[in-house]
Amino acid sequence: MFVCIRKCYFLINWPVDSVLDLETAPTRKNDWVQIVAMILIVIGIGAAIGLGSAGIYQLATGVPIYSISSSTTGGSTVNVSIPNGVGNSQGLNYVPASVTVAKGGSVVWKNNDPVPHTVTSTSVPSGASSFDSGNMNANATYTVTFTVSGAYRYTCSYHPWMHGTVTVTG
Ligand SMILES: [Cu+2]
Repeated sequence: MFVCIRKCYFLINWPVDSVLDLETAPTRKNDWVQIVAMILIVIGIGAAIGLGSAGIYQLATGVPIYSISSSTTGGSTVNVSIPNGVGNSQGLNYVPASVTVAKGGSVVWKNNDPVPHTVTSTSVPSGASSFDSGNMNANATYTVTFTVSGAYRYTCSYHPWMHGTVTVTG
């Protein structure tokens, strides 16, 4: 009697199980999508940890990892003004009096004073050429391109209080 009930139960439930199997089929597709989503989430977390670790490394060491290069090597130009009034005032000078340029870069001096001036080197690094603008009248410009690194000193032949430096790096 008990066995019969179990058998009957089995016979009754057999078609029901088949229907349940059909009904669970779409659920299994959803499981597959969830697995792919999980994999993508794990990859995303991994990438976040990687970037975060790099950021911590950057904070700890000060070494930029993803910085855009700000190098000015080659082709950079620095402007220096000979300001209005400098020929009559010993409190004035080239502006700026000290500049830095990457090797291969240029410095352009412009005379913004009505009085004539010069840009004349007084010391240059070993192997570098000296330079002299000669007479620069009002609004004249003079350009020097620096191909040897080191420190250059220059003055104005007419006004000894005018003097500046150019530092060439690289
Ligand atoms: Cu001068």
